[in-house]
Amino acid sequence: MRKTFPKQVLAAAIIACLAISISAKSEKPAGSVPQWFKDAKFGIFVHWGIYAVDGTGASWGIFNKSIPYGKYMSQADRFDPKKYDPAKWAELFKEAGAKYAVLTTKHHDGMALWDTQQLTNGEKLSVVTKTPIGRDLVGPFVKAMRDAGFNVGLYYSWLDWSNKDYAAKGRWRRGEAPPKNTTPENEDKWKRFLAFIDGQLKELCDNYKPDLIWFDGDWDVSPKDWKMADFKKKLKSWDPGVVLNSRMGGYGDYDTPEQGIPVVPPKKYWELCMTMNRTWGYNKFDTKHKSAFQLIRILMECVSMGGNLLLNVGPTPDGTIRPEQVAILKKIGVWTHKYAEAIYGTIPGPARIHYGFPSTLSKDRKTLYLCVFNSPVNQILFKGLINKPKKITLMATGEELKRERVGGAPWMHIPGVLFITLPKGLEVGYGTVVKIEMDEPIKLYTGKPGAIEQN
Ligand code: FHN
Repeated sequence: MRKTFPKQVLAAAIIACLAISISAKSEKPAGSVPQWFKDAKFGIFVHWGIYAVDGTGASWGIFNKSIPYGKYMSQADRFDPKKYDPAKWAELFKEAGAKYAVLTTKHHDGMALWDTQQLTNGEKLSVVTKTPIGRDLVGPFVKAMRDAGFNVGLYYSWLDWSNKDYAAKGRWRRGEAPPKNTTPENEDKWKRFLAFIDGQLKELCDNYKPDLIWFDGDWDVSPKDWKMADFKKKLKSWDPGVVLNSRMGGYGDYDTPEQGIPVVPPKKYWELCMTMNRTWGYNKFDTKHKSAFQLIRILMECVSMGGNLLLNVGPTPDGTIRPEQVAILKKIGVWTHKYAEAIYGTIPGPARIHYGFPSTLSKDRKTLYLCVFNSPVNQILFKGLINKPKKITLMATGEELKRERVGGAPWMHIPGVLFITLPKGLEVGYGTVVKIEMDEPIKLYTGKPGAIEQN
């Protein structure tokens, strides 16, 4: 005879199973980013350190042995950025339309830009103790950015090619797959190194309360050996609201593709980091800057696919931003301020099967912003818009645009193709935006209309 269970026992069992599945999920590194980060869309990355002095590039010369370690570190003797004025940086970043900024507080070379009390090989390795500037550079950056209304991110490199306790340096050759489970060579040294990191992260969090920590350099060692799960718990206990990027062996809150727009957007929220020229740190010989048009297009590609752009500047040895980068940021700013409504606080537009260029939607999904980057252009088309738009305008001027819907079979709910005519001979410059206002949230048709009679 089939054993029957009282309803209460069954219900309790179901709840218990649900609880187990939820808790199991929560043990996996969950990614969650605050609304400010999703609304911000555009940040500025600042790679600045002793490596600006001779333009050696940030840290890698040490690893690739293209420059003797001593010669690389000797740049510290001449790092004296007398013109460092982060309020001026903030003004420029604001003019560019950025909403947050991230500063390298310690790159792979191990040189801290703040007055760390942690010891590297028995001494404090920072711009305070080792360079003529002799003072904390992080604090003024954080204050200036906050005063300008920015959210602040601090970049921190897990790996440290100065610290003799860092076990894995040199293990991974560029182009080879990083060792998956690199077990540090010496347990005591590794424990000491993890305590060093813990101390530096605590200093950064206590002293500056960053909104975001931008980790880097996790690739040599497994998340287990890095104790990433513990670091994540600790960082979130120090500040539950802090955002952590993905470079914590997958324990972070969002993904960080680099130097290339992801063809398929990552599942987690994401942020593309990209240099303006080809180098992260200042290199006067690297004059190959992307154009403002290219960077605006890249920004809108990211935003339209549900990501942010973190665009890098490499300040000069004297603490200023090089003129080419100033000019590009200003040009970007003209565009981002003009089309702010189509950028900040939006959600991704419809998939490219509907419209061939980047598009975004207002959060209530009643306003659609179609970017137009090709010129000259007569008409643009949108496939599968079920709504009958209330108003279609050229955002820059407010001019109503002629629309024409062709094909389709309304009686079969097949909407056909919407053609929108742009002003004759319109030159879109860095891009223009067509705004489509609807009475209701957008509705899209994704069918494949067969012979109408068959439908
Ligand atoms: O090695 C670093 C590099 O110097 C730079 O800091 C970039 C920024 O994302 N991160 C590493 C390379 O992925």
